[in-house]
Amino acid sequence: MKRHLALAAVTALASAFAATAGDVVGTITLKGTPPKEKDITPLKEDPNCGKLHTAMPTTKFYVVGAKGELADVVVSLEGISGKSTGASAKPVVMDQKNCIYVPQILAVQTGQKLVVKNSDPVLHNVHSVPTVAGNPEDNKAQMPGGADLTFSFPKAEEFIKFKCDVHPWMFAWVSVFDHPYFAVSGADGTFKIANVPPGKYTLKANHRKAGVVTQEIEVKDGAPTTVALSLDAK
Ligand SMILES: [Cu+2]
Repeated sequence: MKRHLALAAVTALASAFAATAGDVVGTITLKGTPPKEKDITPLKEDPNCGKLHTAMPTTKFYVVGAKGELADVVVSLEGISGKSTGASAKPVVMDQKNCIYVPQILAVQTGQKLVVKNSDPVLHNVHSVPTVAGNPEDNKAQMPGGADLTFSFPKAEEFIKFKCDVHPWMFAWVSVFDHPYFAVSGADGTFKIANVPPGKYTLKANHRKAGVVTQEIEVKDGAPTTVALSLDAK
């Protein structure tokens, strides 16, 4: 009897202290008509890269579904810092395929590895151009079939530019957070930020072309929080 009481007390204490994290899930919609994507003529005309494309490749500034579902939006919680799980987090992978970065919009934690692959029969170089002090500019050549490259950044910074100095049309943008509470919206416009501790937060959605929108949210104990955000085409 005594033992059962003790167990009950321990269980009550544990639930009082360990509030259950909840997921923040949502959908992002683009309002309005985005500008027409541009042909990447230099890629099509390049002697090595051009033959990897049957059709004219275009920019992918706005990746939008039939109902306005907007991909490539970096969604994050604001006002959280020092929570990065760093190098122990699973690496994020970016590939170079047909002389284009895939994906073109990525997000990592501070210290987390960004692994860059080269799936092309073409030499690339991968040149990171951060603007926040402490984040290293790096420039590494990568042969066809060459070993993967690894990048990581110690400071939070949104949309670090990655470029290839061999192919001036190649760009990717990597956002760095010093916490794990972020996501990039998929082709269906949805995102999920997992295991958020209960509390009130500002949710920020940042798109390279459409800009920023924020929303106040509250994550309740163990329950998913559902958000619908929209950005205006610019
Ligand atoms: Cu290249």
